[in-house]
Amino acid sequence: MTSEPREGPGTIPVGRRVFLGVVALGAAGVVVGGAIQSGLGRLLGSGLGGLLPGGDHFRIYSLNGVFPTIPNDMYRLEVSGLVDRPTTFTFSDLTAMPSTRLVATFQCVTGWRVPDVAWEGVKLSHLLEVVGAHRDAVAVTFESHDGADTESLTIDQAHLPDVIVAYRMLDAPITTEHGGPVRLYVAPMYGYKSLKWLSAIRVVNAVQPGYWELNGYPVNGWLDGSTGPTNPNPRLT
Ligand SMILES: Nc1nc2c(c(=O)[nH]1)N[C@H]1C(S)=C(S)[C@@H](COP(=O)(O)O)O[C@H]1N2
Ligand SMILES: [Mo]
Repeated sequence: MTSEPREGPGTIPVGRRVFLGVVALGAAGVVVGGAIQSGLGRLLGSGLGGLLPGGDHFRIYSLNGVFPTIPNDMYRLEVSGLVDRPTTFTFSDLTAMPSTRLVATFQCVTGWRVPDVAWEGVKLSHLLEVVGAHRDAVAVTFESHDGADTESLTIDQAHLPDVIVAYRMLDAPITTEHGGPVRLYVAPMYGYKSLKWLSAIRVVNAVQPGYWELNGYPVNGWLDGSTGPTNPNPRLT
C-alpha cells in the first residue's frame, strides 16, 4: 500500500521495481483504492499536492507494468501514414538532427508536478517535415513499445515548437523507467500526453482518442487549467 495517488492499472510505487528486459509486474499493477485514492487524487488535483511531502518528484507509470528495456542501438521509431516518405529512424538518426532544449514544469493531472525539468530532443515538426507529412492530414497518433499506451495530437498541436521527440531528460539520457531511450514530450499539456517508449508515429485523417482519452481525459490536455480534465474516470484520479 502507498499513500501516493494511483494513475491507471500499471502504476507502481518507486522502489519496488525490477528490470529484467521486458518485465510484466502483474500483481503490482493492480489499482489500489476506491474512495480514499480518488479523494486524495482530487486533493492533489486542486493544487495542494505541492504542499504535501514528496509532492515534488516524478511518479513512475506504466499502464500494463511493462518497462521495455531498449538499448540505444536497438531502438527504432517508425513514422508512417499520410506521408511521402515512410521512414524508420534509429537512435543516432534522431540525435544527428537539430536538437531543441526545453525547461518546464512537468505536471500530471493527479496533481503532482516537478518544476524546472530539462528536456532535449528533435521537434516533432521537424520529423514530420523530413517524412513529408501531408498538409491536409488531420492528426498524429503515437504508439508505445509497452504495447499499451497510445496518444494523439491534432496536426496543428503536433507542429507546436515545444512538442519534441525527446532523448534526454533531467540533463541525462532518458532512463528506462522514464520511457527511454526515446519518449514524446508535449510541454504545453498534461503529462499523460508525453508517451513513454515511443515506437511509432502515424499521420492520419481523424483524431483517434488514445488510452487516456478513452478513459475520460480530454484529447486537448492543455496545462492552462481552463480546459483541464472535466470528467475523468475516478479510477484514474
Ligand atoms: N507508455 C506510457 N507512457 C506514459 C504513461 C504510461 O503509463 N505509459 N503515463 C503517462 C502519465 S499519466 C504521466 S503523468 C507521465 C509520467 O511520466 P513518468 O513515468 O516519467 O513519471 O507519463 C505518461 N506517459
Ligand atoms: Mo499523469
